[in-house]
Amino acid sequence: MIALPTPSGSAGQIEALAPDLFRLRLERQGAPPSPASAAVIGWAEPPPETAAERIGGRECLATECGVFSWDRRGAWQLSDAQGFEVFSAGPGATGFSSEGAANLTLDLIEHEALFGLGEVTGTLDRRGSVREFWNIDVLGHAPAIHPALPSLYVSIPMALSLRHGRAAGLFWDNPGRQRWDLGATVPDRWSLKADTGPIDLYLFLGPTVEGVLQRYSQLTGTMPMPPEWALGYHQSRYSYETQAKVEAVAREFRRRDLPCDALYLDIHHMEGYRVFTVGADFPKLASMTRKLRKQGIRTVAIVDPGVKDDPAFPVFQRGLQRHAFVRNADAASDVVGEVWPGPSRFPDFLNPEVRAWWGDEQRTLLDQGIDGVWNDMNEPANFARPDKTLPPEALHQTDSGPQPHASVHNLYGQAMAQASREGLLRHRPEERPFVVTRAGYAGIQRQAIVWTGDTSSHWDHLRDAVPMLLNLSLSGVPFCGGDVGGFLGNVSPELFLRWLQFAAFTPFFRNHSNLGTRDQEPWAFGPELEGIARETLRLRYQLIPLLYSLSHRAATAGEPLMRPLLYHYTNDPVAVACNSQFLLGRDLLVAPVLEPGCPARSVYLPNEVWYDFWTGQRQVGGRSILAETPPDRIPVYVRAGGILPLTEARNSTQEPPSPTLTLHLWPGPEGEFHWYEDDGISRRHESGEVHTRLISLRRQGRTTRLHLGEAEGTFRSRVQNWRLVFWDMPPKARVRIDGILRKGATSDEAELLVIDLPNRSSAMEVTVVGGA
Ligand code: MIG
Repeated sequence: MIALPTPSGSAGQIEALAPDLFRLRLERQGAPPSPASAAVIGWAEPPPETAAERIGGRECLATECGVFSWDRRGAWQLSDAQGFEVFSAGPGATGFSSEGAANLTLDLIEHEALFGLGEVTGTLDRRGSVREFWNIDVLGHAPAIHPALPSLYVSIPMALSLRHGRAAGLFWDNPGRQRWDLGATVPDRWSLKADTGPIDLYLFLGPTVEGVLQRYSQLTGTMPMPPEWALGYHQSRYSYETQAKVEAVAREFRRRDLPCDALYLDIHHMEGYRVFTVGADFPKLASMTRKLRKQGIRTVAIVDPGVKDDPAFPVFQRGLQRHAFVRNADAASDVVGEVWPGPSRFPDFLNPEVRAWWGDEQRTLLDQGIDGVWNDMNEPANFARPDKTLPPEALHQTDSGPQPHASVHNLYGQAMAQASREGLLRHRPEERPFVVTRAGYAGIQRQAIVWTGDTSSHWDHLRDAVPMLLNLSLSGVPFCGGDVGGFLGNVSPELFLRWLQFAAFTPFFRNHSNLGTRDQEPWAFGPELEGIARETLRLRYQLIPLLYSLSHRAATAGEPLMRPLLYHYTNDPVAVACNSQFLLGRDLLVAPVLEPGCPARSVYLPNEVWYDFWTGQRQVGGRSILAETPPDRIPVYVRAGGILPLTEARNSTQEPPSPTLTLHLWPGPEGEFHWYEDDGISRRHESGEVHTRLISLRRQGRTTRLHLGEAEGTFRSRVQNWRLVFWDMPPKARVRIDGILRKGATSDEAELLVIDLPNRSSAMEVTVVGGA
């Protein structure tokens, strides 16, 4: 760490946390103490080797990956080991205004693109836009409805920059209000401003997108492994108002043979919107959740932060006794706002004791068999004020002393999700918690699944959902999703179908809709659409081994499930600019249908060989093709080298999986897949009860080699047989399994080669040599 010569009144320092990660910090002298970071978890890496030197009046700090330098006038650069400039700021561009706001202006170069920034509307590349990090409740956030909306529910001040195919990252850890102008006002300037707090920048050298995200998730944590049922299909609505209705919906799913893993209770389940109560319309909630569970369906209940200001309400009374609510600036009275229950107070989730109390209050729901918690309105939303949230001067009692709301606003929702998760863990220590949140900050992935709030049933909004989930994924939040069908307004059958087909490939797959809108269950649009919806849901359940294995990579290595094309094709300008397609893992390319009435869409295939997922047709990439879009499917391609596990469809993840697992293999120059299994629900995976193996696939000349690496971990695989399906194989190929010729296993005319292989935990190798 070295001190930097800064103008009087402030102190600055630079340190290297890793060879490719620098932290630049500037503090105003006499500034009130800033809250301890809620984003950054302990940094366990040993300090990297550094060299600190003063060269020509510049303070320099070098690691093996890059050099930071700072001159007397406060101009600075961060360059990589090849001397390529990654970030730079001119003289005096980094400091504090007389009112105490922190400012930073960075240079943007031609063709630089900026991604991430958490939850954002609009295109994937955020250059030319303004982002204000201040969590707010927005109703209907598509660009067509609110052009250039600067704020949403989730604020993650993390950006990924791409300069000539080279990725770098910048994270300003500050949960107060920040405003970033990403070349909107001055095209070659990225100006960042925070109303309160110090300048605290983490600078990631990359140079790959993967590398930046890996470091970022090391810094802010990875998502925990979700329970397997989180990957199923979820059905919600505002609201299934009675117990009878919820039971009827569950019955319909089963009667119609439609997969479903969870139903949601929105705010009507409560008594007068009093949190943690159950109203008269749910007379036997415990028997309902039991019944649903027997049908393979879990129940998730909404939990909003506002506690009704009602002296006769026990939760309110307990909150008062504990001084649990956010205070007014005078510290003598509580803030009283207005939410669904009417006048309400807001638990001070920044206070660890309040988090513990709240987590325990959840017991009322858990005792009735509720399986998971859905945190809404936690920006927090407050109807009583024009700014729709808490007063900026309201007081929180944080781990590190009192803080005004303005300094910690963006942490409120995250702290609530943390209270929810920790409470679930205390009550059911054996089980993985399930928490969904609307609001969050950097690090939210450690606490909850993020869903993107109140979308509208508009094609515009479906289009917007693609880059929105991708930018969230690039901001360290791999497990995210949006309301299938859109929240506001009546969805058309066609829009519903296309949304469902898209969302089947996204991590969190939940259908939800607003009060008073038309029914949106898969059967609500007539038998023809129901048939396609059933096949779509069945495909989702076939994909669960893939999604689950990818979730494990997210939980351990910070790799997102859903990736923009630029993640793997950083040097391809067409891939970088692509807003309407994404990759699921490395090998699946999904091109959702985003326009009504179109019989075809154009699909860009990066420069590799691809196979049509539905037909097996081979396509040479590096170009766009026109793909047909019949009503029953959206274009999906598999990369040559791709390894795709598919299981049999089930109606719930609670049903035992089929003992045969099909591994689809599209031979190519190289492919790799991290297979992962565990029991899907308990926390025993944390102590090694897992089953992992590295699978690789390679075609060289006429030889294709599949290697199933030795299994690791103590969990006994549920796969009894692997069915290997090799695509695009020559006829009369010869197959060897562990070197022994297998008779009769030759490929047929259809160019498919199918081999059944009993599973075992030692390594297995299959070679195919073809053809005539
Ligand atoms: O202001 O609980 O985004 O999913 O159904 C409305 C009612 C409050 C907003 C959420 C939405 C939920 C609704 N809530």
